[in-house]
Amino acid sequence: MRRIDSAVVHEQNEQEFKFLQTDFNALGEKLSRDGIDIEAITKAAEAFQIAVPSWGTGTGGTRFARFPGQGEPRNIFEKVEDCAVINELSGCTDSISPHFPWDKVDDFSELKQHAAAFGLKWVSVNSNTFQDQPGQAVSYKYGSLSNTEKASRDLAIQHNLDCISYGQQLGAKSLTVWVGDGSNHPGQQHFQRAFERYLASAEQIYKGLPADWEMHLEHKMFEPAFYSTVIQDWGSSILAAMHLGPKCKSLVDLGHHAPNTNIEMIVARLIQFKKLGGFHFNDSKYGDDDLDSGSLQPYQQFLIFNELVDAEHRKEAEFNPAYMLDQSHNVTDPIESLVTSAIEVQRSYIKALLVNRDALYGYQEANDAIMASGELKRAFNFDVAPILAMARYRKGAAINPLKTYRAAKYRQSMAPVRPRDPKATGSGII
Ligand SMILES: [Mn+2]
Repeated sequence: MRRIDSAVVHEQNEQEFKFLQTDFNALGEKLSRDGIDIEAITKAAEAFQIAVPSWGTGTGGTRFARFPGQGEPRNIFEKVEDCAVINELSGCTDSISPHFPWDKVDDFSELKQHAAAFGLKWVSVNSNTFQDQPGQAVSYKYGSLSNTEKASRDLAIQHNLDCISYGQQLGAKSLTVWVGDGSNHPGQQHFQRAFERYLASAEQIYKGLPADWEMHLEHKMFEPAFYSTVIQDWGSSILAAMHLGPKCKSLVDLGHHAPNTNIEMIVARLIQFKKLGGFHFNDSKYGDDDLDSGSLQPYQQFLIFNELVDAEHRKEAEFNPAYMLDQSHNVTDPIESLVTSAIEVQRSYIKALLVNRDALYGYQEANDAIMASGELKRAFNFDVAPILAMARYRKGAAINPLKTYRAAKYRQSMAPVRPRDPKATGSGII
């Protein structure tokens, strides 16, 4: 089943293909001078996949306002439909990361089948203990897994166990836990006791993990707590992950660090100690902006992939990070942002594959800083767009995704069939 008529994709691709083939051949010739086989790199681009967050398909917002667009998905079934559109155009987003309770349904097998009909699968289940749900018996106002009240902690633990159960029904294999727990005033919270309570609660969730599942801990520097946060940084995250056991790893959200933090080095550390669970890709200028991936700091994103490709190259054991986008689209059509962002992440991966690892190691051993840096820049400065476009073409996706999307008039066609529901929970940022 398709959401974008394949005839529209075919018609658009026909207009683009001649020029693509010319550009692809020229790039292939250029890469061959460096001993790089463009066909091997194109195959890697075809294999690359990154998950779309279900909540990203709705227009995001800030604490001040949200400006919804027309034809937005109103429930998880419609979000799946938009995820299908994103995959049909990009060819690199064949999975969805759900969020509970926002995506909870009565019949998970129906939801699983609905996604499977579009060739989509489910990964990385996200729990939500940062807001109270209607009718909730106890509150998360003063925290969830680290709350001073046992009843609140127990509720948060049970919710995470429920998320595992929902994820099992969908075929997912990991649980991502982010908590907003923390404090807004110096002295409000005993740092050690709060972390001890968090660990004790997390142990209960860890015990409930199926044998083939992983638990990923997402850290975030601040917000909603503005003075201290229980899992504030990668240090707290890896300490907790090491405490809990081998199936627990850290998740890196690019927007959750202080400005100028060397995120690629954090990635290298987590790889070294087999604690890199996965990523939430986005971009950031100040705080947790959740801007579109690669829109501001493409070189940083490339340097992160340089570490990931290096680990692949060295055949690092137990290295299988989950890739996912986590963005808030406040002024764009979420489908257009997610397609563009998935391709930007794929672009960083492909550029990192062009680094000559042996040459780089040689420069590093010789302390030849300018040549080492130049090797990375050489790879980064290649325009790999023809490789990405060819990969999409060969998979039946769009050579020019945004042009094809707009030609299909998908959003306009959704406006009358998805009238706005004022009660709908549109989106979230985690
Ligand atoms: Mn995140």
